[in-house]
Amino acid sequence: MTLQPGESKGVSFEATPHEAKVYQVSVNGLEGSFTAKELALSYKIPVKAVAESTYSAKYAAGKAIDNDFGTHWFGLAGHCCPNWIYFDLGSKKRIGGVKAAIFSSDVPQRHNIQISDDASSWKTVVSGWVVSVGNTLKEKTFPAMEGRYIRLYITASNRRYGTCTEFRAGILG
Ligand SMILES: [Ca+2]
Repeated sequence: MTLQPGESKGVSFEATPHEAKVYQVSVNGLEGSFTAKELALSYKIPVKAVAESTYSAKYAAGKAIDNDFGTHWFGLAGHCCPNWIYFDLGSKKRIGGVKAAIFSSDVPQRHNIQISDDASSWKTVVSGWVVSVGNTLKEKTFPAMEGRYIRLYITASNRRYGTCTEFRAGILG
């Protein structure tokens, strides 16, 4: 498109990335070509974790954010599934992914990933994410969404309770 001095026009286009990631689009000069650049996520340990239930004090929710792969959150036996654990980022962020490590005895474990502003009303951004390899951080990205809280809503697990060994939130900006 060619613009006259002082003229402006809106431009719309569609892009179909192979994966759901976040791109920043910039226009190169006045000819209208554009560049789409993938925005990198910065993975952070949340400030607080809250779970639906706890197997015992040794397996408290906070064990999922203590940066120790030898400690775990386990839910109460029989409380899966569903079972859940949510994480507080301390303030509202743009969230575009998660990394979670699940205890090796509990994979495969299947999750919905949900985001909230108030830890009460949740919006599902990913359904049916399966972690099938244990004890290592596995990543899942999705179109970025603002929220303060992020929840792993566990819909299937290898044992009778949900578990999480370590969790990271992928933040934009
Ligand atoms: Ca841990």
